[in-house]
Amino acid sequence: MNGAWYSNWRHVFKLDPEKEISDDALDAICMSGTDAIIVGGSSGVTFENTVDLMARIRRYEVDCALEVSTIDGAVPGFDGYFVPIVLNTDKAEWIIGRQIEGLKEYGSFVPWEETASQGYIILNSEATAAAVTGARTELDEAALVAHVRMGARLMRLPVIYIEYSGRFGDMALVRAAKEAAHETQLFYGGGIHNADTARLAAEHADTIVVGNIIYTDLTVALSTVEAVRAVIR
Ligand code: 1GP
Repeated sequence: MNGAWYSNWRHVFKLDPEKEISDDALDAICMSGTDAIIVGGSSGVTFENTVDLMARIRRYEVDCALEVSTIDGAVPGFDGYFVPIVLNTDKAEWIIGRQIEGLKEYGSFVPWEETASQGYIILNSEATAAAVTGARTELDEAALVAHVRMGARLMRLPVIYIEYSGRFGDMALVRAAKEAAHETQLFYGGGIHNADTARLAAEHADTIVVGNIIYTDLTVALSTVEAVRAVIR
């Protein structure tokens, strides 16, 4: 792939700073064999809850990156940083607006070698992220491929993120996105709720992201790590 700090990640757990997680559950997640933890959420992310979660994850060796979606939640000390750019919205605020506000404030402190943009394509209309960003979620395959090419080929973003947060997506679309992504790393997240859905998503995407199920069924969440390893084999 592209040799970046996240390029070998196949399986990632995403932890939401706004949600409670016990020390035991966090221990199980960090020791699970996952490739990395991403800290991020669509609402309620503050400096305090982000620092708190980072400090707890930092006791472990697992890679830990922050998805920076608010200026308040930009916290130093992570191994890496992702900056989302929403590709399927008409609201410039979510494409460059907030990012420029962030750079005006913290641009001199950005660890550029460990920072990557993610071209987000949000496809679940029910997701909080879709509502917040005004995403046009009803994309057919041709429209999706055009969005992926926009991000991967014209904008040369290092990551394209197909986001179905809360619902398992259409794997035919994910496959089409992977083909169009060319050498750009394709993340998939949304509705992975057991080993089977983890395996299916990992067959098409380079990196799969497991979120909500951590908070509702930890044992099942942990089973997705091994499911992805099996796809690699
Ligand atoms: C959310 O893509 C992630 O940003 C994971 O989605 O919470 O549905 O697993 P889920």
